[in-house]
Amino acid sequence: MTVMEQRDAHRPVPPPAWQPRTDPAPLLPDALPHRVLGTGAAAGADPALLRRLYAELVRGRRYNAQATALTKQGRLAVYPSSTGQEACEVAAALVLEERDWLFPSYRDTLAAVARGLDPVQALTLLRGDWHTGYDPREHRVAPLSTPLATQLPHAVGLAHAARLKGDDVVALALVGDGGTSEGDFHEALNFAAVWRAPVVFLVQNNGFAISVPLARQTAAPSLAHKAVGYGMPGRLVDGNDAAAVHEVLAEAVAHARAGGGPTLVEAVTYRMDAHTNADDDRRYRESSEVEAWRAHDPILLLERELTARGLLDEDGMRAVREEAEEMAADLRERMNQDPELDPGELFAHVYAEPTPQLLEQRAQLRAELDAEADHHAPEGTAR
Ligand SMILES: Cc1ncc(C[n+]2csc(CCOP(=O)(O)OP(=O)(O)O)c2C)c(N)n1
Ligand SMILES: [Mg+2]
Repeated sequence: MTVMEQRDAHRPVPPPAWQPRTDPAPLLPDALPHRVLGTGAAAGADPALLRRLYAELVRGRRYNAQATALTKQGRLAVYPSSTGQEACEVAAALVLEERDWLFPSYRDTLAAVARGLDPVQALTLLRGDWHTGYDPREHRVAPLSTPLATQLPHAVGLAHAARLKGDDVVALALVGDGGTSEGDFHEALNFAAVWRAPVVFLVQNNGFAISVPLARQTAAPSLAHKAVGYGMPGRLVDGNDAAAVHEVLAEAVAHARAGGGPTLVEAVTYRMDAHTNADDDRRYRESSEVEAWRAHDPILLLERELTARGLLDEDGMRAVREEAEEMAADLRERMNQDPELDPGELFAHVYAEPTPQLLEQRAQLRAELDAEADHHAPEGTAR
C-alpha cells in the first residue's frame, strides 16, 4: 500500500461506521521476553552463528574491562561500560549488512567495534579528542550519541531518504530505557511508522537511567508496548540471550527491508557496572540485585548451550580468551600513545568560510600556544 492510500484509509468516517484503523493485536509484544538459549528452539540455531556470537561476547567483555582500566590510568576521560549487555551490542552489529547503518548511543562502543570500527577510534571521543574520532561513512556507524535519543530521528531520516532514493538500506538505532522518555523518541517512532521507514529501534532496557529505575521512568506495561501507540510491531526479547536478540532483530531487519516498516524491540538486560566510572551505583541499588543477574550472564548462557551441544570445549574457550587478550593488549598499547592534536582544528570545520570572529580567535589561540611553547623551550634553543 502506498503512503497516500494509507492516508485515505485513515480518513475519519461518521461514528456508526467507525472501525479500528489498525488491528492492535498483531502489534502487541509477547507477555514474556522471547528466549532461545536453554529452550528447545536452540536446536534450530546456526552453530557457526552461535560460535561467532560467543567469540564477540568474550571480546566485548574484555574490551569493556580494558576501557574501564584506561579511565583509572587517566587515558580515558570517561567510559560507559556495557558489561552485561554484550548480547544486545553484538547481535545489533552482526545482524546488519555492510550497506546498512548503525546509530549508536554513548554506551554502544561494542556494537561499533563488532561492526568493524577500530577499537581505538571508537574511544577517541571519550578521551577528549576532537569530534567523533572516526569517519561515520567508513563502516556506516553514525557518531556515538551523547544527547539522549537524538540518534533516533537521524536514523529515521536516513532510512526514509534511502527508501525515497530506492537504496536497499536499513537503519538500526540503539537507545536506552531512559531515552524512551525523550521527545525525540516519540517524534522518531511516529515519523517512522507513518512513512514506513526501514528502521529498527532497539531499546536496551538495562533497568536504569543512571540512578533512576525503570519504575520511575514509565508506567507502560512494557517499553515494547509503546510500539502499538505508533502503529508498529513491538517485540520483547531476553536481552542476555544472544541467539534470541539476533533472531528477533533479524526478523525486524528483514521486515523493514521488505517494505514492512519499523519495529520497536525491547531487550530486557541489566547494566552490571555503574553508569560510568564516575558513578557510585551502591547509592541506588543493592549488590544482591547485581549478583542475582550474574546467574543470567550472557556469556554464561551461550557457553552452557555451546558446551552442552559439543560445539565448544576447553581448548576452544582458551583460544577465544587468548584472542580477546591480544585485542586488549593492542588497545592498551595504542591508547598509551599520546595523540598528536592540532588545537587549530577546533576552528576548521565550523563554517565553510570562517567568520572574522573565528579568525581572530584562531590567531589569539595560536599566539598563546606559541608564547607557551617559547616559555617551555630550554634556554638558548631555537624553535
Ligand atoms: C538530552 C539529554 N538529557 C540528559 C542527559 C544526561 N544523561 C546522560 S546518560 C542519562 C541516562 C540515560 O539512561 P538510559 O537511556 O537508560 O541509557 P543507559 O545509560 O542506561 O544506557 C542521562 C539522563 C543527556 N545525555 N542527554
Ligand atoms: Mg538504561
